[in-house]
Order: sequence, then structure tokens, then C-alpha cells
Amino acid sequence: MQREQLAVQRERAILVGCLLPNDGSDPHDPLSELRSLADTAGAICCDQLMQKLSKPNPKTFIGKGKVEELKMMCEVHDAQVVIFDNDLSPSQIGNIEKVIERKVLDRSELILDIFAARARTHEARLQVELAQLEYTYPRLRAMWDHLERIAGGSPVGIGTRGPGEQQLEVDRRIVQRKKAQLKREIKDVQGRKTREVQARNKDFYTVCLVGYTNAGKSTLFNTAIEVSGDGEGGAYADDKLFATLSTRTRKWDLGGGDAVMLSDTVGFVRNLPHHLVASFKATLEEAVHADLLLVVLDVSHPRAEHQYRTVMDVLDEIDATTPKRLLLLNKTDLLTHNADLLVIQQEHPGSIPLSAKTQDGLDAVIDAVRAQARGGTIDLSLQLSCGDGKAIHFLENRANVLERNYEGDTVTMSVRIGKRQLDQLHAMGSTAVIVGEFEDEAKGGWGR
Ligand SMILES: Nc1nc2c(ncn2[C@@H]2O[C@H](COP(=O)(O)OP(=O)(O)OP(=O)(O)O)[C@@H](O)[C@H]2O)c(=O)[nH]1
Ligand SMILES: [Mg+2]
Repeated sequence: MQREQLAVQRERAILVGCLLPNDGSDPHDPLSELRSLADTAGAICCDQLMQKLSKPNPKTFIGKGKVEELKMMCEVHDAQVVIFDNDLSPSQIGNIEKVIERKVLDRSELILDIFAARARTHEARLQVELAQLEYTYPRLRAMWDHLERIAGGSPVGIGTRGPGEQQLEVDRRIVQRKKAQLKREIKDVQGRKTREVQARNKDFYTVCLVGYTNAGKSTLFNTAIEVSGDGEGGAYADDKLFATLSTRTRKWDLGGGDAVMLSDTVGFVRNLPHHLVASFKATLEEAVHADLLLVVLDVSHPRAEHQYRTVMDVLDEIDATTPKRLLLLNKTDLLTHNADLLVIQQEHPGSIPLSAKTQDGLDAVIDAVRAQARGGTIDLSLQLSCGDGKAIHFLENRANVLERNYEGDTVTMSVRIGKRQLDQLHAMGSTAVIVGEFEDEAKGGWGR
């Protein structure tokens, strides 16, 4: 019963789920996601226990008889850990541990454990540590309480102050100090990040991949960057939940002079622990401030529709409400019936079918992103001073330049340019003057 150690690597585990009314779990296989999560954390799932309840038991979450049954199962399978699909209160965990004499983890703790194991960057580590302190600390406290009782120490309660309680006082202060320090560090990192994101947004149209964990975001990120010839995407993609934990941004050349910034982000999951949502807001800063969100959905997943709703909910929760959203129906190569795709497409008009793996549909995605990035295009003749290198460079890179006429120290450029890019050109304080504007070519071509 060592709850200081919440890692579940290579431990034999029993999974427990409660079917509560409207809890959003899969009615056919309610523990499938927990199994994937436990597997990702490295646990070996030996067996599972289900109970249908109208409401949880306040003391032990599942019924008293079920706790006894759980104890038996642990003995039979020689399991070291029990993982609940629901979130339990510290005292519920304590009460169950007392009976089954094994470590009990709830869903949030399991997710935190995965995040802790996966966190690679300094920032992700800080965030996980804070989330763990906030979520786990009250639970450790409950554990110390009941451990002390089991150990036969003086009873802990109102008006009693055993040695354990003094220890807790000290620990509480250490934890508070550590939390304050972590928050300060995270604030620093966030400030830097916000400035970075703002700088990028000023120069580029920003596109962010979001979606349920394992939907294929990193695979699409790598495919897009590699196909565009900008080198390797280098994002880690794997058939594990939460393969990606920190945001990665690369320039994505869409061809035809259009380039955007593409970001890959951490995946979402049903009932994302509250503390993690708060801590990972910074990681998802890209999503909040992006111009366009590419919502990646694994349509081959039996719970695709539910995952879609979860993603929409999380986006609202992190206040990513301003960017435009484009839904990508990924993993179409795994669909056996074409009709399935048609049904989903009908439910989500404007969505784009895609296979990030076979690249089927990638062109349509690129076209859609380009159209969004341009925000509509206009054809213009612009006159600039040859010394305005910054503006000329911008036009060469970000617009379709169809003709250049040099006369003395001025140049007249005929361009097809996105409305957004034109705004950017103005914002740069360029010397460019519009000398001709053509809604379409029929109205007079390129000023020739
Ligand atoms: N068959 C098929 N598999 C795909 C496709 N796209 C991604 N995958 C696979 O799905 C798994 C998850 O892909 P990732 O790209 O890591 O998913 P992700 O959305 O980045 O996941 P997280 O980082 O965990 O949130 C990998 O095993 C990919 O190879 C696809 O279009 N078709
Ligand atoms: Mg990923």
C-alpha cells in the first residue's frame, strides 16, 4: 500500500468500472478506453469488474459486496494495483485500499501517471508536477491518515495531534511552497510562450491540429511537412494514447507561394482531469490563438461521434472559440464500407475525408487550408520602390506574382494576393501603392 508511488509500470492490474446513468462510456465495451490507458501506462490488465449503479456508494464507490469480490479477484490474479474508470474521492480510495490491501488508482491519477512518464519538455514537466501536487496531494494525505491508523498510531481526528499529524503540517507547508514555486516558473514559461505565439501569428497564418488522442494528428503533421518538402516533421506518432505531450510547430509550405505555420498538439480525452486542463492551457495556447483549427477525427473508431463531441467540449473549455474549425475525417483507409463515410459526411457538412497514412485526401486539405489562409484573393497591380526589399520579399513569398516591370527605381508587380496578406502588407508599413485592381481576369486581365 504505497501510495507515494503512483506509477503502474509493469504491474498486474484489475480494472473496475461503474455503469452510472449517462456517464458517456461505451455501452458495448465500457472499459476499452481505460484498458488502452492502463496499457499505455505499462500495466498488465488481468481482469475487470463491472457494476451497474444508479449512484455511487459514498464510502467505497462500488458496493460493499463488490469490494470483497474485488479483493478475491486481486488474490486470484496476484494483482498489485486496481484501477477505477471513475474519479474517486481520497476517502473512497482509502476505504477500498483498507479492504483489498492493494494500491487503488482512479482515472485521473492514471492519466497523470501517463503524462508524467511522457513529459519531455521542461514546461510539460512543470505542468505535470503541479497537476500531480494539486490532485494527488490531498489523496496522499488521506493515505497517511489511514496508514497511521493501520499502524496502530494514535487516532487522527479533531483535537488529536499525533506525530503523523505534525508530519502532515510540515509536508503541507513544503507542498504549498513547491506549488507556489511551480506556478511562478510556469507563469514565466507561459509569458515567453505567449510572446512566441503572438510573434508567429503576426507573421504567419497559423494552423493547429487538435483532436482526440490517437486520432492521427502527429501522423498528419509529419505527412504534411514531408510532402511539402520542408524536411521531416519529426513528431512522434504511435498507437498509444497521449503519444504527443508538447506542442511542435513547423512551417508548412502549401505550394503556390502560400506558407502557414502548422502546430501539432496534445490529444484530448473523455473526462480530462480538471487540473490537467488548467495546466495544459499553456501547451494548448497555440490552439487558442490559431487562425484555423484542423480537427482530426478517427472515423474508424467505434466511438468517433462521442470523441468528436468531447473535442468540441474541450475546445470550449480552453476558450478556443475564435479560430475557424475544419473537420478532417481521418483513417478512411480503415473503413470497410463507403456508406459509413457518407453518413458521417452528411452529419458534418464541409468536412474532408482523409487518410494521413496513405495521403489520400491530403490535396483537398491543402486546398481548404490555402483558401482559408488567403481569406479570399484579389488581383492587383502594385507599385513599390525597389528599395522596399521587405515588401518585395513578402510578395514573392506570400502572393502569386504574375508579372514584374522595373522602371527606374520603382517596380510594378501584378499579383494575386490573399486579402489577409494584403492587410499584412499594409501593416508592415510598405511603400506599395495599388495602381490597378481587378476582381477577375475577364475585367481586363493583369493591367497589360
Ligand atoms: N490506418 C491508418 N492509421 C493511421 C492514420 N493516421 C494515423 N494512424 C495511426 O494511428 C496511430 C496514432 O497516430 P498519431 O499520429 O500518433 O495520433 P495522435 O492524434 O497524434 O495521438 P496523440 O499524440 O496520442 O494525441 C498511429 O499508430 C498511426 O500510425 C490513417 O489515416 N490510417
Ligand atoms: Mg500526437
